[in-house]
Amino acid sequence: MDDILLQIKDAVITRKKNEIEGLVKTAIEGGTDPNSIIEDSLIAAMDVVGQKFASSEIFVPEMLVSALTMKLGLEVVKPHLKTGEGRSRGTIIMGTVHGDLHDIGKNIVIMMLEGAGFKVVDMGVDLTVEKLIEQLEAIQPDVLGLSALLTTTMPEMERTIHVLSEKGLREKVKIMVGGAPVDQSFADRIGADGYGADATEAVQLARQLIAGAR
Ligand code: B12
Repeated sequence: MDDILLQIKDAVITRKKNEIEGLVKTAIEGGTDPNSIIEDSLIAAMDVVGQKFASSEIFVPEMLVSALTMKLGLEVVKPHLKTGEGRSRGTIIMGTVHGDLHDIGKNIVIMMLEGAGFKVVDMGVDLTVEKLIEQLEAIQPDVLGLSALLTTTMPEMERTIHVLSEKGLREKVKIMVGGAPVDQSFADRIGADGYGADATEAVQLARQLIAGAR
């Protein structure tokens, strides 16, 4: 792997938040593929951070600074992902479910969806069903994307789908789910329309769901 990609990965793991923007700029200027910076450096670094947290080598404050470092790096990559497609391919509401504050994965999915020409409304983290219903009625999106990173907040996805069914809103929107602990069988079990393992799959899935609905 390129030396600069390794340096970016290391900067996130070791929380060098003052150096990350310079490193990512150097990589971009040197012609490194922005997607590779995201996949091979930034996301790969968060996997290592997660392992270090799981083995009690680091704790929440350190994990938070790594997350911040990653976000600073992502901001530098973001403008370079745009494909500038004119016509919108459809509207998507994205949010991290109630009780869950992890937003890095959701934000990467949003960046890729926007780059692929979708209009995305970001509902942030800790998204309650009540707040979601308001926005579904106001915006009437083609797709709703839900993210969860904790095993304890995965049931909130199921609850969200259940409440939308009760309110007669379920059939009006396609629902895709994702996040590290989520998989296809969970998505099937809770009645979601699709599951994506990463941002690339999220884009393919959104295209399929919208094409199928029209
Ligand atoms: C960074 C981080 C944090 C940061 C979050 C900062 C932020 N703004 O997001 C902070 C420090 C706040 C945090 C807090 C906590 N965390 Co935390 N965190 C992580 C860590 C290290 C990285 C997560 C991440 O950003 N990954 C990188 C992104 C790019 O990956 P991703 O989110 O999976 O997203 C990709 C795909 O899943 C997919 N995707 C994501 N969403 C969607 C949605 C759709 C629709 C689709 C199609 C696809 C899709 O596409 C994305 C891009 O490829 C993980 C470890 C890990 N490896 O996951 C632990 C981890 C998730 N955290 C964990 C824990 C325990 C916690 C805390 C409970 C710790 C505590 N004791 O307080 C709290 C909970 C706070 C809360 N209520 O949410 C555990 C969860 C264990 C479990 N079984 O549930 C993990 C796994 C760490 C571990 N190994 O133990 N955390």
